[in-house]
Amino acid sequence: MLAPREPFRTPGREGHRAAGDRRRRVSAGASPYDQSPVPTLVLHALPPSHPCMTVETAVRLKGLSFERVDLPMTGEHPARMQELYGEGNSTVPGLLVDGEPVHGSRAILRRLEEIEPEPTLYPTEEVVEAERWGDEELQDLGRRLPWGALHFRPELLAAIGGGEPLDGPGTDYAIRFVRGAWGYHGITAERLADDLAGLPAKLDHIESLARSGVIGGETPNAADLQIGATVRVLLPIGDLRPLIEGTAAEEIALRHFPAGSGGLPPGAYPAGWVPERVRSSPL
Ligand SMILES: N[C@@H](CCC(=O)N[C@@H](CS)C(=O)NCC(=O)O)C(=O)O
Repeated sequence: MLAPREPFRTPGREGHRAAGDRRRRVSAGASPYDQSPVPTLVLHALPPSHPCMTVETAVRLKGLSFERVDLPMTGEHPARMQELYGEGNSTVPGLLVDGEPVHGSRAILRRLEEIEPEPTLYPTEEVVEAERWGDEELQDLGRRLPWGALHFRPELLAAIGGGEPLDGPGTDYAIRFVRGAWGYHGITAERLADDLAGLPAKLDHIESLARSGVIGGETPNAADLQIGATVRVLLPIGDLRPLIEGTAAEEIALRHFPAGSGGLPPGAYPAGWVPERVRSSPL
């Protein structure tokens, strides 16, 4: 078992709170004199980003107020993020805590846990490991599989998020945009085929985490939010529906990240690239 939350305390915490005391939180049932300061939170995000969904849901779960700033999807965000969060920190999400930069979804969840310990995001060591797995081994699929599919259906670049299919000039633009995304994320056809072939094993891992109670509890923990957000961005891909439907992964994703409209109809990936689902035995 994890010694509750100790590993995530940082030495600067108290000084940081004292410096940023603009609002105050009163916990339910506490004396009005027992108040602790709540820092100002600014979340820097990109609209479709799943780690940003993870962080925003965690902030809401903690009952903290925050401002979300969506950076434009026009290519300037890496430079802007580095200005705010330091050299090399070009990705979203980032969180300014009273102006102090915290970069990356896992670091942010840990900081949120320090600011507001309840409900805990880290009830056990198993959750810490499952969160790591969700970030390091699953999260990239939330980028590579959607961009991978859009290469074959570029006219649906907007439709995957609920927009309209593109016309000819729009599709010309989308083809260039998706090609850029393949380059940026290091997607190749070989890698995409491997990602698809490996997806059932990852879904099985999520199933076993749920069966052993690491994820899927009443209140989401850090692993639910990391894993659920990635699965949520895979749900609009029709080719993946037979693999995901009825699994713990789907249930957790939809519970914490409600489904939107839009999607890609089945048949986007080349025939034979999406593996058959082998149903695991019931509990
Ligand atoms: N593992 C990191 C990954 C962050 C990440 O790659 N974010 C993507 C959005 S999903 C991003 O910023 N992409 C734009 C870019 O790399 O410039 C985290 O969870 O914070």
